[in-house]
Amino acid sequence: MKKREFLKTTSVLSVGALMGTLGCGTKQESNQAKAVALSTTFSLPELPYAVDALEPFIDRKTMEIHHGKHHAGYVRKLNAALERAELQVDNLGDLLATLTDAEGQIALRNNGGGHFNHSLFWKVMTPGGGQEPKGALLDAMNASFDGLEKFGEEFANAAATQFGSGWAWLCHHPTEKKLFVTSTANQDNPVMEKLVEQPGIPILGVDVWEHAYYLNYQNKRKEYIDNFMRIINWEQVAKNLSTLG
Ligand code: MN3
Repeated sequence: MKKREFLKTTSVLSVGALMGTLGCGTKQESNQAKAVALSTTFSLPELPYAVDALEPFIDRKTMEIHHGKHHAGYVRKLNAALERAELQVDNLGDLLATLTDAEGQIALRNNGGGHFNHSLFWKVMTPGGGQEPKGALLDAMNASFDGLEKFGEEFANAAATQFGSGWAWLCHHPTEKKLFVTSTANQDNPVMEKLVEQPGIPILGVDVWEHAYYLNYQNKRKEYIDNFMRIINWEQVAKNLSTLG
């Protein structure tokens, strides 16, 4: 939704709410306000490939549960948290950037992060894999990491050593204009600039919660990470980088 439309929507809702309070709202107006409110909720994105397309690296059952249950749960609870907070969100990343460690923001942090992280995660994997970074992305990676091999070691290490549940990320630093690797706990994301040690804009991320790999890999997180790196959708990662200034 564009900024102007968002403002317009907000004012429609405020006027509707005010009229309701004053007892002068018609049924039609309150229905209109309800429809507007519903249009601002988030929904589960479809996978960009079939649920078994990432086999043998990520199995069908894991994908079904991970996308259909875990991600769907984050979306449902995010919408509930937004409703409780009476918040309308134009851009989820912008909301995450404002979050603090205040008790009242835990649900938005966990479920907003969960929806944001998984929405990126599905897109940065591709059936068959076999891609390599190219063009401007390759240039940025070489300039930031002393070569692709070093990047691979750093990224895999960040993912392997993240204690407990969390994510490893390849991020763009908005002011230094370079790429870096970091990891976050739980559903935190580097865009949560008031909450993470190294803020940035993620262009690639790997989920290292056990729910992402345990059915197929059990305790072998390292093997899961190595296989994840074989199915990275580098074209999408390049696209993610190209949209940043
Ligand atoms: Mn997950």
